[in-house]
This record gives sequence, C-alpha cells and structure tokens, in this order.
Amino acid sequence: MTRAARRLACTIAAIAAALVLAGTSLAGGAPAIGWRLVDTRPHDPTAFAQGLVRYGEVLLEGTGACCPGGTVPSTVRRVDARTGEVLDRRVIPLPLWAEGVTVLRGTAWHLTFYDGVAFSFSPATLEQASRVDYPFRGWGLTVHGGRLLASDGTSRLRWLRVPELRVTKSVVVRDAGRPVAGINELEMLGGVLWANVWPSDRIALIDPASGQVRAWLDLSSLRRRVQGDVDVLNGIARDPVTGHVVVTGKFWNRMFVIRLTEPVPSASR
Ligand SMILES: [Ca+2]
Repeated sequence: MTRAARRLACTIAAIAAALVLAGTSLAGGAPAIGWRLVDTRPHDPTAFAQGLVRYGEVLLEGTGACCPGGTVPSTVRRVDARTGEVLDRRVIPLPLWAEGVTVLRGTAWHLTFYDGVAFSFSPATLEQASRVDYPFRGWGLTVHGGRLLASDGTSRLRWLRVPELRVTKSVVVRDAGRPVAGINELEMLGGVLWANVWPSDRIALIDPASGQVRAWLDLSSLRRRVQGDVDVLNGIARDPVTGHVVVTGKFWNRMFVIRLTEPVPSASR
C-alpha cells in the first residue's frame, strides 16, 4: 500500500471514528487552558508517531505501520532529543504494529495495536527482552504508581503490573460526566495524566485517580507549523530537567517544546 493509500485509509478510519465519537463530544465541562511554544526541533517526517518518552538525553519513539495492511513496518527508535536525529532503530516485523512506549524502572515497554502482545526491551540498546500477552488493544502507554498505565483507544485506562501485565485497576475518562473516547498517547506530569485524544489535535489533562478531565489543551495551531501531508498530533514526552513537554504528530517534520501558562484546575472543581 502506498503512503497516499495508507493516508486515505487512515482518513476514512478517522471520519468513521469521529462519527462514532459524535455522541461523546469533547466539548464540555473542563476548560481549555493556555500554553506557550518554547522551542521547535526537527522530527523524522516518515515517522507515524505512536509513542514518545524521554530517556536520559534521548527520546524513545514508537512508530506504527499506519493502518491494517500497511507495508511499512513499525519501529522503536532512539532519537536525539535536540536534533531529532534517529540514532538507532529496531524494526518490529509485520504484521505487528507498534504503539505506546514508556520506561518503568529502567526497562522499556511497547504495546502493539491489534496483536495483544507487548514487548519489554532495553532503552539503551533497543534489544528485546520479553514478550507478554495481554487481552485488549494497545494504544498509549505511560507509568503511574509503579505500574504501566495503558489506553486502548476507548475511554478506558488500565493499570498493568509488570512483568505479567496483569490488570490491577481501571477507570473511564469522563468530561462533564460523558466518556471521552479515543484516548491515545499518554504521559504523566506532576500527578496529571496528559492524553492525546484521537483523531484530534487536542490533549486532555486528566486526574488519573478518577478519570475526570481537568482541562484541555488545543494544539491545533501547531499542525499549521508542520510541512507535508501530515496526520494528527500524537506523542507527548516530559523533559524531567526543565519540566517542559515535547509534542509531535504522525508524519510531522517538527517536534515542539511547550509549557503551560496557567495552572491545571483542581480535580474537585
Ligand atoms: Ca508519552
């Protein structure tokens, strides 16, 4: 399948999903809050970004095959956080489709979309260490409370105990009482869960204990700063030194460093 055909298939899938999501509007209770662009950095425009996390001086990124039947294999890669240079990559053989990536206690993990299998690997060498089955679709992945925290493309979040990936807790993400579907790439920052919401260029800021959306970030203006035939915003990585956040998107030729300009409202508002 050509890239154009894959893009068309993805667009059709996004429209279908948007129709499904119409009953769970993202507009509603939680307010949009302000943010500021701090820096702009290069990003591989061939990367269909699925997961992003900072590890030391590098970013670990998972890239997907873009739609069932795609012929471009997924990868996990080490990316220079400043220059965007791809330092190393490991190909995930088709038909596996890599999704969210994170690091827990020195071990990296990535999920797969349809395949019900996760892999642990070295964040330093990308060498695969283990393969573990799990019974749901894999989308975003981060760490919370000493466990992996995963999304599956619906409104549900699951906490997974390693190494067997047993589900120990789950919550439904809601805004104004309504489930928010399409929860995708994840990142924990200061007790707040940041989540890309597919297929949009918005990020939900979520109370992980209750699943309540505390605020929204509208980053649609960033898509206008990237060049080429691009897909949605996806990929969130916290910089542990500055506290800033790196975001990018699928086939985006830029990463953007942003910071909030106002506090995240209380979960109990
Ligand atoms: Ca992330």
